[in-house]
Amino acid sequence: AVCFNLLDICSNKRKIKRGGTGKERMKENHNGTVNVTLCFSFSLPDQLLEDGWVYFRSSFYYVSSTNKTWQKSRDDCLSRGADLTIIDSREEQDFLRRFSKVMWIGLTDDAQEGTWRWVDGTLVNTSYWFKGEPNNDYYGKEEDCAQLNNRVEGYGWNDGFCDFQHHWICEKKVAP
Ligand SMILES: [Ca+2]
Ligand SMILES: [Ca+2]
Ligand SMILES: [Ca+2]
Repeated sequence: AVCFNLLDICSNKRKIKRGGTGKERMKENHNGTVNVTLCFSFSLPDQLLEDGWVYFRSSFYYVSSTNKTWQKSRDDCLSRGADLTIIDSREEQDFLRRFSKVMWIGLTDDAQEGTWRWVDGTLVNTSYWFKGEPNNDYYGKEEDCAQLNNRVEGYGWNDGFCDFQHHWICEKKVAP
């Protein structure tokens, strides 16, 4: 699965230099390890890394350089073949700390107040809210969109006002 997905990325970006498309390459080298190596050597430096994607544990991450509302941020991720980031492990939460910006993530309670769902529809399992968050209060307005935030008291999640413009972080999974 890793192999196919990686090749999809390679062939989408047309960065396989020899042997035509990714799919042709797959037939030539029907061996998982070789294919993965090929994809990395051709695709990562040439395309994804150039475009600012960072790889960690079967996902690529992209941090925006501009600010948008939560919905517009999500639209941007979708247009990149990704979605806003879903944080489903302590390791992932810790990894994302390196991006020291306030960033929208793929978590919202817009559909039902207080019920936080990831953009793939799943309910939050483990959460990393700041103490006192989610408080659902921006001077009387509801806060329905989650953001990663570095504060003096630490690093965690805050529910924010969805129409505010922040940086955002997309995640593109390459393995199930
Ligand atoms: Ca994730
Ligand atoms: Ca809310
Ligand atoms: Ca809040």
